[in-house]
Amino acid sequence: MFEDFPATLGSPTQGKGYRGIVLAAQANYYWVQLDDLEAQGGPWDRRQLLCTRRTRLKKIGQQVMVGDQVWVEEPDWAGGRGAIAQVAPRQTVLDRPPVANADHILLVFALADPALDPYQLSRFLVKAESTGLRVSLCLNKRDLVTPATEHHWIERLQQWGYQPLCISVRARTPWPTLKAQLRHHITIISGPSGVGKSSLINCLIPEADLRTSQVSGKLGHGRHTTRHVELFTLPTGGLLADTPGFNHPDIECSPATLALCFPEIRRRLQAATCQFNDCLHRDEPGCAVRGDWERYGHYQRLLTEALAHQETISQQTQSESTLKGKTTAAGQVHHEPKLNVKKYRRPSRRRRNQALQDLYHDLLADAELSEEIAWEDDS
Ligand SMILES: Nc1nc2c(ncn2[C@@H]2O[C@H](COP(=O)(O)OP(=O)(O)OP(=O)(O)O)[C@@H](O)[C@H]2O)c(=O)[nH]1
Ligand SMILES: [Mg+2]
Ligand SMILES: [Zn+2]
Repeated sequence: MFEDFPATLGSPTQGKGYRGIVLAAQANYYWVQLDDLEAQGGPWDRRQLLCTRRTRLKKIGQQVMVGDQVWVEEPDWAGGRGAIAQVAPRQTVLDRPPVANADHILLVFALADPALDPYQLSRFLVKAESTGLRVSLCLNKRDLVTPATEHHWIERLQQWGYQPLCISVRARTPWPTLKAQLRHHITIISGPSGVGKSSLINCLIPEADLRTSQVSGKLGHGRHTTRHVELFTLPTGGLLADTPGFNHPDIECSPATLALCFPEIRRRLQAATCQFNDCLHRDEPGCAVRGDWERYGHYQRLLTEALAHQETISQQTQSESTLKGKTTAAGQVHHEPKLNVKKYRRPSRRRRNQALQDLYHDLLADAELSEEIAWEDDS
């Protein structure tokens, strides 16, 4: 990634700047963790700097996101400050949570408390798959269920195309396997409320609180009061972002993307093709997907939502092209038909009698109207 930085910025050995990754962002401040500081020639005990964004970046509209690989200049080691001078091209960008360069989603569900709801799990899996990132699945609270229940879920989810890892944050099992899954990745932890996502991060990263207490001191907010996304560094390698628990992720992908979010459908489409290219895998003849597999019902339910979403988008696009938005004094936006200049132009009262004068009035009206339109476009 850093090979993309212009050579004029210098290199760590020339002492001009330092590479790092943005761990947290708030207002116009960024916590940047510098890479391998000793190798870059910086002091070993100052890995994190509170940075601003160079004015030049602001001028070109270059935003800085959590997860961005950045180049920091003019470090003030004693004060723990620096300035971000460059942002490396992003490999991936997520909207919710807003994180750059994430490459892995770890979906956490609980085997019990709250009970595992297969349809909810499908929704989360589809949402995660629709990002295009690698998805893995953890089932927490194995200490609350029998080995038979655990086994049942593993076998069932294998049929779905997943290889779930059953863990217990409370009993810290099986920690080495989990850590190995997270090493070398920027992982977003997602899942419903109460399944143990935050407990998992707290267990894996005891230092997290230490660093957030620094954030708290500098930015005036503690970790548990901030709603901003933050990356935590695993001592064994890798970065983790927690997300607030929510129970009903929206399905906002197209019907075609939805189908590809099911490993079972991918598998079926690899083995055979549907008769129609735009098959929605409902009741079309010659469909290679429709059939007796467990999650086919989930696919049908989610397809209804994906189609509804598609309809909303196309209605919005249509109304944007035929309606114009007018903002009232109260700040509400009303949509009204765009004026068709020719059709709605007010006819001159004197047209019948004085052709020449009418023409003059017409021209005048056109000029005033185009001024009005120009003014509306500016506002
Ligand atoms: N028995 C058991 N309880 C656990 C385990 N892991 C977490 N818990 C408990 O589950 C509850 C919820 O844990 P959290 O870490 O707050 O869950 P979360 O997923 O972050 O929830 P939200 O922040 O609401 O999304 C807490 O009471 C934890 O102590 C586990 O392995 N076994
Ligand atoms: Mg939490
Ligand atoms: Zn089909």
